[in-house]
Amino acid sequence: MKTSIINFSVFLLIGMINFNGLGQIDQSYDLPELLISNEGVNIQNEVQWNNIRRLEILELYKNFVYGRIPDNNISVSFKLKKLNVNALKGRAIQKEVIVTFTNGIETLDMNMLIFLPKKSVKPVPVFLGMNFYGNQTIHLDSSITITPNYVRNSTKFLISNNKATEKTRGVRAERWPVEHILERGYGLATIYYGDLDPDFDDGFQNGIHKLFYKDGVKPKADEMGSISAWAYGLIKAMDYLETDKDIDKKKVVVMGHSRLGKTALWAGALDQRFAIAISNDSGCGGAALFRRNHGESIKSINKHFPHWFCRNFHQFDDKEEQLPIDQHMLISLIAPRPVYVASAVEDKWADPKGEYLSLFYAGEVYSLFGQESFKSKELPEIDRSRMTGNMGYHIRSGTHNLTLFDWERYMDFADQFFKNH
Ligand code: GTR
Repeated sequence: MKTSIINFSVFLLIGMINFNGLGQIDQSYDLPELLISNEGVNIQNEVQWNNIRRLEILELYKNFVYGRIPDNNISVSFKLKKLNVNALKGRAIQKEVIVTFTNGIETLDMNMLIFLPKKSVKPVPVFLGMNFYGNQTIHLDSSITITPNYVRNSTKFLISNNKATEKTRGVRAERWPVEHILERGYGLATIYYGDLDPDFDDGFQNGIHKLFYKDGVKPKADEMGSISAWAYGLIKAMDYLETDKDIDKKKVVVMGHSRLGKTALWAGALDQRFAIAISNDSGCGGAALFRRNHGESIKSINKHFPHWFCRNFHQFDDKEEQLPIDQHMLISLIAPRPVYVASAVEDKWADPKGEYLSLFYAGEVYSLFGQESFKSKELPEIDRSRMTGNMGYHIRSGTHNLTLFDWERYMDFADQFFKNH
């Protein structure tokens, strides 16, 4: 597919260099074909999509990008560790559920914190998202268990020696407007991503990796990096949510910010039980098209975060044009389910236009399902969301962050699909 956007020389002649609204010059690039199978079959309907092309694209992502979750004998169990039916001044039901993974020899615990609106009488829809510094950071509530696991040091959040302390309670509350979410009739389930896999490069040995690989065996080049490991955690969290009678298992929204936005999209692609997938400022390796080459590149992301993707992905450093996929294909794996992508004006590193265009080009697949999709390649007005069919997008003013404005738009979007919740 040729996506010649604008003739560069014309714009040089007339002296305009700011034409895409973000101070960037768009070059042309070829995207891999969404609707032609490996065998050259033209994919024309949803049956062919589901039985042929979707599976091929999923394989490409497993082989070359995020890495496959290996076949394993890991068993998973759930335990309700805390229950408070009168939490947050009577507004919430609060739970902590320990999800325990074991390979028979070693175990790993992931702690899921859940808030549900107290006033709801029926099972509620839930937003499920991972957090960066521990569940205790998302709210000041003193009963939330402080993660015992490795956390990244942060002077801003008073974390040193990779340990979270009492001082970290509520330091990230700004990103998690819990009371507001409850007020709008939604529940929130969150997990500290480091419970699954600490976010540093150790050759895929720690976190959940150690349960998959015994005796120092290394993952194969197409096996999971950290993003797949975190996505695996979200999928196992979904296994639990399905069993919880207070939760409407058909209305679980997987969402995340930045690297955890990449993770949310990948989890939404892998597991069709997620009703909606939301990416907040996910950028390179998330919603942004690799081939636009704006902001973060494959070489740069692999250099700074060698553990996020599978080892095969490193062969595409400086070779975006050779990748067998681009990120409109990641969005297409979520089709026909609703998907929302958000950007921020000052977050150029994440390439807002590229984040939007992935949705735009995935529209072809939504059409196969009879869904409407975005008609324009142009970004919507700043701070206005565009919602068409099962797609949503906004570009917010400000920086790389997850704000109340973003949350409001996500809930407006979800409201459309979860009527009368
Ligand atoms: C940046 C990285 C981005 C994004 C971000 C984050 O350093 O370059 O890809 O994931 O971190 O997760 O905060």
